[in-house]
Amino acid sequence: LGVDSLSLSPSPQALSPSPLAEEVRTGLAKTPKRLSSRFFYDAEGSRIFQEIMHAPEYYLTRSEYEILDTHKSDLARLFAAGGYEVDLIELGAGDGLKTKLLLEHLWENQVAFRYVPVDISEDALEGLVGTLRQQWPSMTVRPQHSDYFTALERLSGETRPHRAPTRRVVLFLGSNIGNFTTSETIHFYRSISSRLLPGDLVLTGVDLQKHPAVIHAAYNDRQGLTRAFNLNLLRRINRELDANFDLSAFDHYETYDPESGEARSYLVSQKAQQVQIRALSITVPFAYGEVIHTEISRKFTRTQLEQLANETGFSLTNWFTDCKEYFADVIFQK
Ligand code: AVI
Repeated sequence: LGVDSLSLSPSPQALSPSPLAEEVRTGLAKTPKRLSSRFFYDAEGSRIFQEIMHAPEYYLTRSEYEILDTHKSDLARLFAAGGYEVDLIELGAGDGLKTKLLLEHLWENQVAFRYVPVDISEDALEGLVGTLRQQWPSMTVRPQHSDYFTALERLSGETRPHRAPTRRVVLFLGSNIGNFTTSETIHFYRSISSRLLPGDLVLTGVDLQKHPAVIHAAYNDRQGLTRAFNLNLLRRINRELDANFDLSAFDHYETYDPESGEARSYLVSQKAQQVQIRALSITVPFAYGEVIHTEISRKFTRTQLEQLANETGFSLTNWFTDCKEYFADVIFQK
């Protein structure tokens, strides 16, 4: 282990500005090597993630669905309290399956709202908007194809409609918060906070700390879906950056540390090997057993979330969990 040198021979192509190219160039030069889980979600990665959400070990999606289903009327009441109209802004909307539960409830109870799903995947957004338009043709839906920060930027620039007092409710579901580092999390919630007005809300879905074996199994499922999800990143690099990763020479490796609450995914080189990344004109050496760190999935305690709220300009006002207390949907009020 400890191999950290790259043989570099820059070419004009090597200056490619694509975010994936940048990530591969810098991440594979680090020790240990790392690639951000942000790049998991090409079409195939998004498809595998859908399958993961149905895997018996991956309890997160089912737990959150239970919470939203059980507490949808409490949530609707909180969102519209005081007679406000609601701007429901969902960051990382994906297929919106869980959110549809909330939308349906708001719609059927004549709560005035508009739904603003934000996602970096255009396919996911189109699919979501298509099904919403079919089911509720007169619902106001304003999809935004962008990253979270651009969407927040637009939000703060937008003047509020004159029609009625409006409350912004930002939804950040599905334990997406877990894929940020601690400092990214604080930065993220501070930037949301700075763009909201007093009384606005953020609803976050968080995975809770629990028996380590339950968490470890969720990221090491028996069907090998998480393994395929992780390895797909190498397939994407092969395709988009003309690389020659041999997928059979890497394996998925998962750890969960109950002290830090961090599940970590790695790709492990099964032999000493060299990989060519032709679009970057680099050759990357791997020692036998050397890892690429690809994902962090953080698990929280209630105390940590109270601290996060306090540090970022919010107060934690409501806390909803599933019957096993595996997952929580938590309200931060500005
Ligand atoms: C999207 N994100 C919250 C998932 C998670 O649980 O960290 C991604 C995932 N990675 C492996 N399995 C699921």
